[in-house]
Amino acid sequence: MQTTGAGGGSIQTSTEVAEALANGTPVVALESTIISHGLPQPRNLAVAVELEGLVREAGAVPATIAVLDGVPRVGLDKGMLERVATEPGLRKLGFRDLPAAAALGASGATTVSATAFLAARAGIRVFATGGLGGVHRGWVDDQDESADLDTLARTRITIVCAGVKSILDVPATLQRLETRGVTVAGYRTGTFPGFYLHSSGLPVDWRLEEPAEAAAVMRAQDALGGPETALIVANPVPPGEQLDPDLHDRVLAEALAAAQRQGVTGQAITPFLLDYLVRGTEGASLEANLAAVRGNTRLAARIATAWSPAHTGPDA
Ligand code: PSU
Ligand code: MN
Repeated sequence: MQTTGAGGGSIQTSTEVAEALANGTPVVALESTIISHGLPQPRNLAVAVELEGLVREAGAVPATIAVLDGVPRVGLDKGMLERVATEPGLRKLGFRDLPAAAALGASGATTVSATAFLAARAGIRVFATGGLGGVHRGWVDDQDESADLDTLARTRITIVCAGVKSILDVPATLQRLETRGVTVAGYRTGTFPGFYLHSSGLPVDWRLEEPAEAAAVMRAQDALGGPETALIVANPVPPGEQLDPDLHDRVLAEALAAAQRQGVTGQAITPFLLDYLVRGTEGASLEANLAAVRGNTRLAARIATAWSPAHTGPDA
């Protein structure tokens, strides 16, 4: 176990992850909110274990991140993963919640904002998730913009995702990423992916064809210096595994109307909409979500390998 920082806010990195980082073995950070709040039980635990396995199969070390009893942990053992997947009332922690959770001994799963921060602090450069948070529909009235965006504007991490969740205002989210200076590239696509859908229909300015190109962008970020911004590698779910677009649009409209009727806001809105989609599509959205996360996790491991100092040969 390796400790970064002191007192209530110190970060515990597992021995396996700390050794990998010290040896230049590739490491991939994985978030935990998707496990605790994004997927139904008991499938969520199986998925958490499966994603770690995908990283290992690709020759990298997984580092799932969460806060347990006030301790931010980078790299979880089986028992800790089980707690994240099953503990009733486990909190959802964004970046701003970390000091309070640490000081007050709370347990919670970390969102992209909190995971990216903790991963970067621990020295991890590559992170895989499903879909990023972003600007919510109706933002003109309620100002709901995920802290994911702000964190990515000041955290040097590469995040592999299937775009941003399609429950959001995707064009507004892309605008905000541009304003905040976050580099966005499509992986083998010229259109921004649509999370459950292969494409959101919106263009991206940069296209990467190989993990080595992503690693080259990361090296250029560091060489240029300046603000520590993220790199978003937007990796679409394959067309054959996407959710049927008509079904998606119909159930999403129902979900948004239900959220409004029931007055769901704040941190609860994303889990509410994702859960509504799972039920309203009879599980089809779950399969598309999982296909996206699996693809992102595999690609993140390849990028981490291309990035790692130990890597000398050509790309896998
Ligand atoms: N990706 C998924 N499922 C999820 C999430 C991402 O496939 O549940 C989570 C992430 O943790 C993301 C969070 O950071 O949803 C966004 O929540 P909010 O809109 O409250 O910031
Ligand atoms: Mn929000």
